[in-house]
Amino acid sequence: MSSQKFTIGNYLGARFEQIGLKHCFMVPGDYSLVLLDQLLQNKNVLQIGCCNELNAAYAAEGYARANGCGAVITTFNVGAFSALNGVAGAYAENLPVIFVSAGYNTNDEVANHLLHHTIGTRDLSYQYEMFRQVTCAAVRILNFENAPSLIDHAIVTALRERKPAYIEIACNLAAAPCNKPAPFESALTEKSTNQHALNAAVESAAARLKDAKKPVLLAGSHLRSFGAMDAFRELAEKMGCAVAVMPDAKGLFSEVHPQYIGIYLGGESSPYCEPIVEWADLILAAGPHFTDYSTEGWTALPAPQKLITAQPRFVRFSDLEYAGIELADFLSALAKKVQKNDTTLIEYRRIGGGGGGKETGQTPKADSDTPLTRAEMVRQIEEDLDGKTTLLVETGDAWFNGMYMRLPKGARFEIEMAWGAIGWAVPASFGYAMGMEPGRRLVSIIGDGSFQLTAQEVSNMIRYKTNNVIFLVNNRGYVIESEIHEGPYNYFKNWDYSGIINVFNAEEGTGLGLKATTAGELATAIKKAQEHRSGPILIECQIEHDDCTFQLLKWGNKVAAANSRPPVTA
Ligand code: TPU
Repeated sequence: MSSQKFTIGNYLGARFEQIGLKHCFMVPGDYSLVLLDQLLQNKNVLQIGCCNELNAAYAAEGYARANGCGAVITTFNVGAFSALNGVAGAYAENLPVIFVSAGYNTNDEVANHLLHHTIGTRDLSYQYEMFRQVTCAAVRILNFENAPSLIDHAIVTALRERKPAYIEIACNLAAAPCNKPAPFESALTEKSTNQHALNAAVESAAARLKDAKKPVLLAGSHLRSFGAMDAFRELAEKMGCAVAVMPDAKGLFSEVHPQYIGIYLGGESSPYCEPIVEWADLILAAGPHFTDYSTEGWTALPAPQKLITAQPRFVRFSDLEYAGIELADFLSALAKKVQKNDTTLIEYRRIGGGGGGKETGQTPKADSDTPLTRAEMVRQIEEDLDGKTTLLVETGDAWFNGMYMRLPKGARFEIEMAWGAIGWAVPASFGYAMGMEPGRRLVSIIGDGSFQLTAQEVSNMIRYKTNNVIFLVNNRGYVIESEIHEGPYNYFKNWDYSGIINVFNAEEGTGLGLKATTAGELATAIKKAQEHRSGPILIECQIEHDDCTFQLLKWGNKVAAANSRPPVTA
């Protein structure tokens, strides 16, 4: 395309391709149609229509998990507002999702016109103001001249900060002429570590680790977002100590690594993990996201005196802090300075640990005709995982069902524990499947209540023939809520979940819906799922309402206690 022919819309399309997008998710609207036409001119970035904008945003979020970044395009206000929840979720989860909204015709604001899809005021900036709160960069293209620099600013900031960005493009500017995109690579490879701060932080950390008798490492979710997984492994192997992993960082340190001691979640940690983390006299937490959920109602928050926290932009000790340091730079520089100390790993093995975070003597296999239980369901799903599987778990007991499964080498894990919105998993699973590399398989565990929020997106799994496997846990209610605080509001209308697949199949679809009420039916369904290659499979697993993990019961109690703390009076 010659420089004269570039428009703002296809400038954006070129940037999409340069940042590695092969797909973008959207729902059209009259304000966005010209923009979508312009984007269509780039044949290397396919537009994937979703059932609604919330789903499109979650699909882009899931795509970013698999592919590194994602994009979603909506119409003004009515579309964008539905997407807001998913964009905020991407912010919480540190995922660069480029959110693009069409905007009103620039002539209308000056003409003082009232417009459709607005709240009926003449101020048309409120959508931008709202999205500014949930993005790391927000720009409005209201003039064609500054479009390239504004678009680039938003995209580069999103990729650097691992957060979503907002780009609003006036509907009468999408096809306006625009400069040709300049090369992009240099803007993306910029590093920001301050060498002096890095040296000082590494020196302090190495000295404290040398003095410590019982150090452990704790892996957090920012390790992946900020590309620090390899540096963390390098440091772990140099130290030789026990390595625990936070629930939302599961899979970021291999579960078959000899130093892995399991998930650290206070009293609900993997076997033998909690005593070791609590016995340690120094915890180096790399990229942790400590919330009430991930610390079990603040009961598993390490004491500041024995904590070194390495975050994406700073390193914090109990008494000082260094800023301007990239997480991966810090971890790999520290790896070159530390001495081996395997005391915590030896102790872990001494007290009985060693199963890679699992108890020995797992659930025995159930007889074929016994009614399906949660434990048997987990046993069978775990057996179905291989090194090419990603396991994705929805908010609810699915978290705990997935958290304690052992991931084979190469398997991955996805959880949305910071934002924790039910309804995330179906569209995120669709987006993940669109973005993942060929040969990978996505297995999702989703509760019945969560499924009801965004179930329609299964129809796009059918449309695009993604081989998603969904274990739909039908336990007749919002069990996680029941365990935190019981009430009549935790129950809702049952659906025929496996039957719904045929509704979505309509004339030509080849999705498969199966139902398992016994151990044998589940085994047969899993076998069929392994052989089905022409679309998604949903296996409805029917279990008793109260058949939940003991970890959910205990975690629920502690979160409820944290929620109900009375106000502190001065
Ligand atoms: O395993 P189980 O039964 O807990 O899973 P299910 O059936 O999916 O129920 C999830 C219940 C739940 C709710 C209602 N978990 N969190 N919530 C609160 C909530 C409400 N709305 C959104 C968007 N996100 C939430 N987390």
